[in-house]
Amino acid sequence: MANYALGDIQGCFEEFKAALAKVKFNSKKDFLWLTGDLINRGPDSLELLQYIYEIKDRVHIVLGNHDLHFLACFYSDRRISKKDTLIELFASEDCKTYADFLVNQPLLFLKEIKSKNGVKEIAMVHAGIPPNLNFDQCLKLNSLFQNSLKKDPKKTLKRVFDKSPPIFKANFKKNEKISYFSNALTRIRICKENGNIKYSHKGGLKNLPKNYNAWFNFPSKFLFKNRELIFGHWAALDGKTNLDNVIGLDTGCVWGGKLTIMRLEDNKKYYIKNIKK
Ligand SMILES: [Mn+2]
Repeated sequence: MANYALGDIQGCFEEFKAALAKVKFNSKKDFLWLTGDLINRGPDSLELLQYIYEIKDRVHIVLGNHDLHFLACFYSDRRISKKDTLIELFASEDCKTYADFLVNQPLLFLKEIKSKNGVKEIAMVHAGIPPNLNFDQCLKLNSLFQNSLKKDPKKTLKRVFDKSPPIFKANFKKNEKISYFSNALTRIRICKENGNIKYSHKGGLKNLPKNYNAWFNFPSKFLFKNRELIFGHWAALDGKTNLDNVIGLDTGCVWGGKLTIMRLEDNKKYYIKNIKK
């Protein structure tokens, strides 16, 4: 039994299948962890969801910004963009099945696994966790969001795509908490030490605006000893954080880079090159 984590697949189904073959993934014994952005921009979003849905009892997922965009188009009145590659998925008779499946996924997932050095706890998010949010706040905001998304997807997804406050305030109303947390966890790249997020930054770690840095380069109130955090979203990092306990898995497969799959027991990474279609 092993746990394997994959970065942003974005509908790159062929590379995904090659990654599973490379590690000899066994859906009867192993678990798959997906850091979000399962679909969109790549060629085979429908095939990917069909496959994941079939083995759903062995898969852990957190939602990414592209997954939320798909859900907002499906449940709410968000417009499909010209860059989207979701036509086949929307045309499928099983589209609602997959949308209902994704609506039940969290923004933050946590589980303990056994490694060579004892038990370690793995946390998974799509983009990151602002350094000012502590563990209890994250758990509460995650449940608040997940319950709201399940109960009223249309209203909740509208909040996700509202203008989001860049920094958490304890006196936020429920709607502000939903908007803040869903955007922070699925879109953060850089922020200030106090957690103030700058969403407009899209590049790497060079030429950062004054007082800003990658969210993982500030002391975290979320991470403890024996807790590791895996994330995707930021392809420009090419998986490099220079930290042992915060691990980036998006290596830009959909942009012509590679797909990363990592065994969580020993953090060994394997790579599959983009297959041109
Ligand atoms: Mn993303």
